[in-house]
Amino acid sequence: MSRIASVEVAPLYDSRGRPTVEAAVTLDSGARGRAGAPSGASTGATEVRAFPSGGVPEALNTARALVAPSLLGLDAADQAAVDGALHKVDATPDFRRIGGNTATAISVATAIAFGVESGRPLWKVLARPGVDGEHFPAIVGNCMNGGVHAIGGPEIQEFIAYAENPDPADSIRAALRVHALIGEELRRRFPTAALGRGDEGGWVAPLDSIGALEVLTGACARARDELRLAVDPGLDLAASEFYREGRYRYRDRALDPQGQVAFVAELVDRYGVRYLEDPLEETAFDGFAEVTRAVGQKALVVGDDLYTTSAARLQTGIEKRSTNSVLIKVNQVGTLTDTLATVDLARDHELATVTSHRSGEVPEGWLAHVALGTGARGLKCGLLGGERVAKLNELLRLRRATGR
Ligand code: 2PG
Ligand code: MG
Repeated sequence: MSRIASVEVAPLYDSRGRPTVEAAVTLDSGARGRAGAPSGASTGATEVRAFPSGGVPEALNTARALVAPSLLGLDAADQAAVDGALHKVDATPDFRRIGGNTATAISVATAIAFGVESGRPLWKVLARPGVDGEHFPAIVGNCMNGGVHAIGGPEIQEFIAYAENPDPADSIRAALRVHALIGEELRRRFPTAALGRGDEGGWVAPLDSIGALEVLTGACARARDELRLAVDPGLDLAASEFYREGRYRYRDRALDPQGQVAFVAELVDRYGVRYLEDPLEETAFDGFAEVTRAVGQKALVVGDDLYTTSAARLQTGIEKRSTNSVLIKVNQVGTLTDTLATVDLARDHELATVTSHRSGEVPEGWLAHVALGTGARGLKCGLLGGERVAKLNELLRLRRATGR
């Protein structure tokens, strides 16, 4: 038995310089796992609470006084028991007592520690039936930022290079090339403007949503020609963030839900968008189904704020045929067990999963293991900034370790 000997939760800063937590879990054998938890900005209404009302200081006190003692002696091989104990000590539906980030950090650190003890990398500890490390995820790389991840950018939150090639090294190369080509194009278009980058390392430019999509599409076409690799435009609209009083509010237009469905379907057709996340606000299960009916053959239609990695919400989406894909973020539900339940439900219904970072990240690579172990169709982890590159580099290490 891989008994838990100690659990320490400590403060950490995320890539926005905001406080978060990490956990270190040590087993009787001395095997140790450590993991930090990220934080979102465009959070879904049905996510668990990242921290208790008193923030990180209260999370640390609660972890010391309540959480750690309740886990000592548990078997790290039994992830469900450890995660069940986290729910039990929290005793709320949304981790508001102990904080979802404390739960996430402990849950992941436990799996890493068990992997260390049993001589396996995290991805193998998490591997779903039939997943053998052969199939690597596409790279879903954020190239231009808007919405709540940028100051002064377009309403659409993320303009993405979606690179799906058999070799993940090729996908990384292609996505990074798109990012670089966008930089060149922006320098050409705005030679005297002070351009910056947003929270996820994508460019921020004085463009509206269509203008930014045009720049992205042009860069994808050039990268494709130059490298002879697959890379296509993608979008995360994070549409809840600009939906107010029944309208999707762009700077030059306000669309009702029907208008928004038609608008995004046109974007997919006109620009060859292959990845389409949160095109509608987070309660629009039926509207998502309309989008999926219209463009689901051509694009991955991905629910993020719609599902918040909750199996119950995904079940609704499956019944309504809302999407053909689900975004997976561990700290939206707080534990690996809850995350894997959602992954398994998606896999049972042949929905693609996309493993995702948060906009406020920690410079760690465990997310790449979650993607590989769950057989994810994509790894959404950004492209620039140490906290994003950490995931790409870990994917390259996994590629080498699995003999590619
Ligand atoms: C999203 C994410 C990550 P946040 O909307 O998909 O890109 O943003 O972490 O702010 O929720
Ligand atoms: Mg999103």
